Amino acid sequence: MPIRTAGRSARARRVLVLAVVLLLAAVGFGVRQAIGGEDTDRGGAGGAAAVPAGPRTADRIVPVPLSATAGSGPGYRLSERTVVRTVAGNEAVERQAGEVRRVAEQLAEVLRRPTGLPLPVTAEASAAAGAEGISLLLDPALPEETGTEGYRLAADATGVRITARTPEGLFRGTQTLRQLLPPQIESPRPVTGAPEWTVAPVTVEDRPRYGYRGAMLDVTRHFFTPDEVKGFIDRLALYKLNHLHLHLSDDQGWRIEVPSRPSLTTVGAVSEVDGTPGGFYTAADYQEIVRYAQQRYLTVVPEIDLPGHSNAILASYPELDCTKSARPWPYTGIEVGFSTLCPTGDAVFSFTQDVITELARITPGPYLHIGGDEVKNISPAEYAEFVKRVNAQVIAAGKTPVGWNQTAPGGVGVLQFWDGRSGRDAELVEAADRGAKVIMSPSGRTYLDMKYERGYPLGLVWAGTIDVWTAYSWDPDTLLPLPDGSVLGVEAPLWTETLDTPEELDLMLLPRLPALAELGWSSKESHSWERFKSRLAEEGARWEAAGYRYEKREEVPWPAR
Ligand code: TNX
Repeated sequence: MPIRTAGRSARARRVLVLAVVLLLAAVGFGVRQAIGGEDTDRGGAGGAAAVPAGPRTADRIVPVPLSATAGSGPGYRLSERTVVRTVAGNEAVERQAGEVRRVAEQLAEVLRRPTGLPLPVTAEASAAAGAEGISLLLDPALPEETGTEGYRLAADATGVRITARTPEGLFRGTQTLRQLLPPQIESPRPVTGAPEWTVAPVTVEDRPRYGYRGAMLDVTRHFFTPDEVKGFIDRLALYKLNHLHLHLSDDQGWRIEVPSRPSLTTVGAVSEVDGTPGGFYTAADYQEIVRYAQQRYLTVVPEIDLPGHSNAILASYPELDCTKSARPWPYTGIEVGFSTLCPTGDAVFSFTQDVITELARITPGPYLHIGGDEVKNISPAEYAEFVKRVNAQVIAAGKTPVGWNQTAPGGVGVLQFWDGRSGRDAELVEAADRGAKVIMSPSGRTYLDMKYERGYPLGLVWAGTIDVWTAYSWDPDTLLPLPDGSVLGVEAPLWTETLDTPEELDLMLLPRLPALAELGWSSKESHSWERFKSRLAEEGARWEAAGYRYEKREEVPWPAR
């Protein structure tokens, strides 16, 4: 990745500023937001940028939308009279009326807390032209390319109208609406000395680049409660992510109840890294997480790591350890790659069958992740055979198997790329040439547990350090020579060897998660570090209002306050 000199980037910035000023002068404020152009310039350290007064404009939206056209006039101000209206125009749409109402209620709830406004939700049979307020309108007649997640948002002095083909599209549009309001809208409490809750006049058209945009939370190295996982989901939903991958088993702990295998939780869940008490999700806990995620249009992808990273399984069921790979229990260290389930024999496959059956039963989403990373102690042939059998069990349970990229030789159909060392990138490309799909999680770009820089108090460095520029400045389609159409999307894993509180998760997540979110959602043509970092800078105030911790990296031009 070329890193140009600071002098050149300062010049480039001056030219850009001049061009924007001229453009604005030429066409007034009805200017289409300039979002084109490849730009990998790292730029200088962020200085203080002026925050425009008045209503927030469309260049505050992260991830940047496909298009945003600023209108003229005063915009729409939320008031005592504002209603959130759902409009169900025809029969096909009426079947989804309940779901649209839920999306409307979710929006109203977010907006009521800081504003103290009543914001009642009402249902109407048809869209009255000029009706005041916020309207959510399901319209299956929108162009097909809008897809399930696309939406249109139009704001003027009379109100805000969000239109989509599905309730999911409406939900994504409501996340954009939040970003068009002042940052205090994220406060969970009434805001004193409140700003005017005004949405600038704008028309947004939007849809995602990739269908899979995820983040992974490792709940094994440190356990996180269902409420803490819900907080994590809230952050992902803000940036329009649509998958939550839960890493539910590893050497240090097993975190999901399997009634036919009780020792997994009575033994395997007792501790975590450092020997502090662990924990696990009951089926009801897990289903509650799934439901909460579903209501924010995120699909949960559960992962059971097999046959390696299995020390907690071996502690619970020692008969599955024919290679004598287990460590003493509880295992409180962070070294990996030592443990392996017995790759042959009926006992191990009846174990995997029990676990897969239960996970498939409680998981409505299509995917079941079987891990497969870092397996030593068994031969490549034994490993490939093991993966093939477990892959078949997942398919028989009605789910689509996903594996870390090492599972390519076992025929897994969806591969999560994280590690290209030892020729594994070539193995992955071969599998993709044969039709496998790929989720991109290159460790040097997307691993949110990597330190921002050497000396940072949290995180690891084995894949390098990842600052915001590094997280943003790559292209999922061309990082590897993959056949067209094989990349399903991107995912940012958050491993928790060094992280054990929600505040620590936030410090690693923010501001890097929005970088990944923009790579997953926004068009390739809109990719620009200069523009991204100034939009990102505006998010800081939102996080502060929400009570989220974030790392105030110098490379982002946070506004001076
Ligand atoms: C590698 S990524 C791992 C994890 C560690 C992580 C720490 C992968 C499939 N395996 O077991 O937690 O590095 O960054």
